[in-house]
Amino acid sequence: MTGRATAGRRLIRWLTTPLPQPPPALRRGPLRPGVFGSRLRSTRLAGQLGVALGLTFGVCFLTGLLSHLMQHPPAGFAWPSRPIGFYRFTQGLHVVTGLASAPLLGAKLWSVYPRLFTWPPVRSIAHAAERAAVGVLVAAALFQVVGGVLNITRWYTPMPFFFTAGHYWVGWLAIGALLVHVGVRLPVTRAALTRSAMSARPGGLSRRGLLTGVAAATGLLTLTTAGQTLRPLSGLALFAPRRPGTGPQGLPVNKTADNAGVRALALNPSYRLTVIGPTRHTDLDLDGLHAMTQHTAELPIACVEGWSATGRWTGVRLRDLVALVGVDPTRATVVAESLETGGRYRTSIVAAPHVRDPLTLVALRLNGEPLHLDHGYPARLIAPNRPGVLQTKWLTSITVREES
Ligand SMILES: Nc1nc2c(c(=O)[nH]1)N[C@H]1C(S)=C(S)[C@@H](COP(=O)(O)O)O[C@H]1N2
Ligand SMILES: [Mo]
Repeated sequence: MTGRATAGRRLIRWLTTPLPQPPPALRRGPLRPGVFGSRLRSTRLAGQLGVALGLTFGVCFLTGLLSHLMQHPPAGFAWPSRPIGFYRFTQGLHVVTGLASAPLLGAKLWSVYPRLFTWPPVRSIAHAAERAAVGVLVAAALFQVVGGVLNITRWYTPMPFFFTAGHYWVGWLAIGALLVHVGVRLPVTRAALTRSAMSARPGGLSRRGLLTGVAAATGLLTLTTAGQTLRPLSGLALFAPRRPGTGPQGLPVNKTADNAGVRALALNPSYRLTVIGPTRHTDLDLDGLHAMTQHTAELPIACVEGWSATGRWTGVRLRDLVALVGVDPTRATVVAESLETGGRYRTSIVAAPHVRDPLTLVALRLNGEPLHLDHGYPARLIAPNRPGVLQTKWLTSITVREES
């Protein structure tokens, strides 16, 4: 046997060596045997809920990762501008699967919480590590679901950190702990799930009844969430503060002009949009912008919070503005800047695929009317397949960079 193999075996033996047990006199309260009476709890129930949660969490993690990538593209990476509604779909899925996780998580925690009072609390170092990993998983899962809901309701007081960054990094923590947990539990769970269903127990709620209840709660939540985007369901959007059809010109508003402190600047007759190129720049007033060729595009605003709404936007193609300062629009990136002086979303970067897309507009009109002040009057950016936070309102300048 090689030295490495023996060392490995020794490590495993050390990790799994039974530790001294606490005196049985400490086995009181919830630690007593047989305290948790419900016969509904079983490895099978925990496993079935686990599979459902694994699915919702997995989809939620991947779509969240995608949203992060689009908002913070690594150097040399540019997200395509088509399909138009792709981000709307993936981010809708993110919020739907995240919210659907809430009742599943509740039921799952109910089904396993007696294990918190396992006796002995720690059998070995390996057992302690496994329990710690479950602790991390539970904490991270609750943090993600609760934080996500708080973000949708825009209640940031309980979150004294930047939500987006916390949600992103704890997402990695949750998925890591989940993979460890699945790895540890897989053999037991698989055995419990493949065994033929146990005979129904007379009286009380059956496992099937419980699962049906959880599924109904999950389905109901999903319907109400989908109401954030699907007009026919908008009456059901109980938890959605911003629904299609609400807000000026039929579109919801996250930040009003007054919130952003831009009312006076936006309404000032001396308003100019400055287009800054590498070698020259040009100032356009509203008449100048309206004198350029106008284009109309049906495009959604798709907020990271999960709501989305389609508008008919009319204005100037971004690529036409790029050409005004002598840059080839097929090889340009743009930094769009708002009149807003503070705020995280006062600027955004438009990568090359979005700059060249003929549907990317500096919009002056919405649904046939001049853009409402709260939608970004005098001019806002609107581009296909792009998170709402990047659709900058109250544009003051467009800085064009030529790609090498
Ligand atoms: N300047 C500026 N633009 C902004 C924002 C902002 O806070 N400031 N919010 C963004 C967010 S989060 C979204 S979802 C959309 C919402 O657009 P609407 O309020 O016009 O519907 O605008 C984006 N543009
Ligand atoms: Mo947003």
